[in-house]
Amino acid sequence: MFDESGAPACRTDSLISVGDRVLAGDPVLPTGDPVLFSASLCGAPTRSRISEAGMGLPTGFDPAAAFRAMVRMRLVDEALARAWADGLVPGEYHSGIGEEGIVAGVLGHLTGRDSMALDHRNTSAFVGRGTDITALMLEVMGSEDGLNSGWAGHMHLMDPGIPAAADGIVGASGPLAVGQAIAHARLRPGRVAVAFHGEGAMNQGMLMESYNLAVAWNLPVLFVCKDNRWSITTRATDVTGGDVVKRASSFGLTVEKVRGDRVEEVHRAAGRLIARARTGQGPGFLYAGCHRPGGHFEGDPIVRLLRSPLRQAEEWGPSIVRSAGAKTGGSRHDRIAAAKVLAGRVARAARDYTARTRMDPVKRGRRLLDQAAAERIESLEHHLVDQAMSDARGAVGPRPTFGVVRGGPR
Ligand SMILES: Cc1ncc(C[n+]2csc(CCOP(=O)(O)OP(=O)(O)O)c2C)c(N)n1
Ligand SMILES: [Mg+2]
Repeated sequence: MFDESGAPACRTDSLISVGDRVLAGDPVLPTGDPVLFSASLCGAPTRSRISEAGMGLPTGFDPAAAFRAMVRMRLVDEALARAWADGLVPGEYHSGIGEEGIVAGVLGHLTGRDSMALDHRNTSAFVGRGTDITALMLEVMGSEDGLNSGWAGHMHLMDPGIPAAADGIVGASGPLAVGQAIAHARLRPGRVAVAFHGEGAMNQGMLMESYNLAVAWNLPVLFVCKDNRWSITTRATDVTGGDVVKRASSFGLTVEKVRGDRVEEVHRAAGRLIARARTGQGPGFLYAGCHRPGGHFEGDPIVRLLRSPLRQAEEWGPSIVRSAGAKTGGSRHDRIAAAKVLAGRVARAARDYTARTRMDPVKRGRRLLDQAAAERIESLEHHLVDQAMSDARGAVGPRPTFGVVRGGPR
């Protein structure tokens, strides 16, 4: 991952260069900043057009590039969610739908071989940095033709060409990024590491140790907290003491707080923090609120209940009634208390989902462009992502993979 030559075998292509190829000559395209959303450096420098000499200054915000990145992230997540529903993805799939503004805003400042440490919601970051999306899709489907030969699956994706690695253990992106930052500081000053994590991860000890070490050793790292207020079905406020931004600040991290659905706001704040970290002025913490309409993972029961209460009542009703009258198990008092807790949780989820439905970063990003430009980008991205998914499905074949298939027929 940290080779000195910096030229690993590469299956990646930067988003900007993919875009240039697909959208060559398109007048709506961003032309100003060749670095925006582009960072995959494994291979021909002419293709990626990134120069390490240019690192160190935040790049300008380009609404078309930001929108294009967010649209591609959204479409890849939606395509994978459909593949999951069709039984093609082994295990769970955690989409990052609703987080695109945060990821795109931060990625706009990553260049060259700046590294990333990611959590279980990682697809958008790989997509935005230019990882080959067909290889990524195949990996999520557990295919041996995938980015990591089917060994990683969706929660442990890795792209050495960036370099970037994901980990499904909540909070693990902290120590991963700190390790990357130590390597950067010692071997390649000028590069930064970024850790993406949820607000739930901030109650994990290893993440707090990472904040501490980053400050104590003045490491070039940015911690990005994507706060959707929920950890699976646990409301953040039920398990979190104090204010997480003050908590990060108390370690000595330089902090910024933004709305994650406003990509331009994220981009500005991330630019300030990354510029500081890159020039040895200390690590940072970016807090960004977001709303994830799909819930924790595909098939999230709370979201199913909110979307179609009657259907869920029909499905769950009989077993709830049966267990309410069962002779064994908890006391009547305990059962009533449990039912109240569940009802309260669903009510809070319903309030949250209603209040925050307007927090869609892609829809908001669309309003930064004129309609024709937005439509053109959407149509080209649809074409690109549909093609990638069709190639991936074709390679996997009609059977669900449910893991790595080696040698045998598919
Ligand atoms: C150490 C650890 N504990 C528990 C889990 C199970 N788990 C997976 S995701 C998740 C919720 C994490 O919440 P948050 O950090 O807010 O991220 P979000 O899913 O909301 O993006 C939990 C508890 C885990 N993977 N690792
Ligand atoms: Mg969360």
